[in-house]
Amino acid sequence: MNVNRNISIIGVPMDLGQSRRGVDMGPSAVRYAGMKERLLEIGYEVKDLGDITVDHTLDESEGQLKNLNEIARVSDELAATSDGVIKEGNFPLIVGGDHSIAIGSLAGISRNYENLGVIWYDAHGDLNTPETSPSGNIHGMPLAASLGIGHKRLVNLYAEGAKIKPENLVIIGARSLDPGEKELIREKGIRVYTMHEVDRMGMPAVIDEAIGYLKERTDGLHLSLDLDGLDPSEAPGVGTPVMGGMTYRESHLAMEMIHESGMLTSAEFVEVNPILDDRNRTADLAVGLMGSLFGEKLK
Ligand code: NNH
Ligand code: MN
Ligand code: MN
Ligand code: MN
Repeated sequence: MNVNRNISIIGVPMDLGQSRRGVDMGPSAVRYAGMKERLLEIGYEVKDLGDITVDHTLDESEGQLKNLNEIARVSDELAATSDGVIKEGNFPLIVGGDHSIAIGSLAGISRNYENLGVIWYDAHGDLNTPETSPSGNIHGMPLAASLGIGHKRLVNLYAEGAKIKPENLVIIGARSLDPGEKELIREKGIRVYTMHEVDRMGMPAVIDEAIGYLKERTDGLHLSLDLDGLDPSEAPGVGTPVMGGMTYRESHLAMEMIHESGMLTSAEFVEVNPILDDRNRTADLAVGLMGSLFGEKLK
């Protein structure tokens, strides 16, 4: 049901946004798990644009932000690349790397929409600022930066100011929110389905409601899927696992329903860390979820 049959894959081997080494091997692990073949099999035209270069030898910090300079440089390149993919008429599928890369993907993608909708599938809110961050890790800040809140280097990346609007955002699966993030959620009225709502309403109702809500107000839909949104028993290869996450079945259903909406215009899969994984299981899971997201038929 996706209108766009042409997918361009962009790998971003970034590990500077968090503190567990190995997530820079995420794009390799996901390619090894058969991402391209899977999408070809469904019937898409697929171009793999390869990886954006990340210099892991740099370790610079500016105050509370770890590795700000290299993350900003890579994000800017990713923004230009994903913007270019859309302008060519293709669907950007971005594979990380840690979640700090979303600053770049959203900066580039949002240029092409008046009101880009975002589904943030994650155990975390990623709504920290340098002031509220408990860690100084930029992978905990991409949503705040995209909303125009945080360090000016990140906020003004690729284009001045906010890239998305708080009312066009839906967070699903949150179960580890820092105090400053909770405050921001209240202040901005951000729609969050925590694990409490997922458990109470069930995934079908959560996705139906989220899609209905976004359909009224947005003209594009980006899915940003952090593998730690899933339960660590099913997605062990992540740097910051949090118990009580979404299951394999709930997540596949969510992907199938997002596909059925026909609204999806870009996607990213992040935080696969093969060093922490169990025989590439989390990368396999990511590729399986892509299958559902892109309309693989069960029968
Ligand atoms: N909230 C914590 C921080 O800002 C952890 C963020 N970790 C993530 N986010 N994996 O998705 O440091
Ligand atoms: Mn590294
Ligand atoms: Mn995240
Ligand atoms: Mn997370």
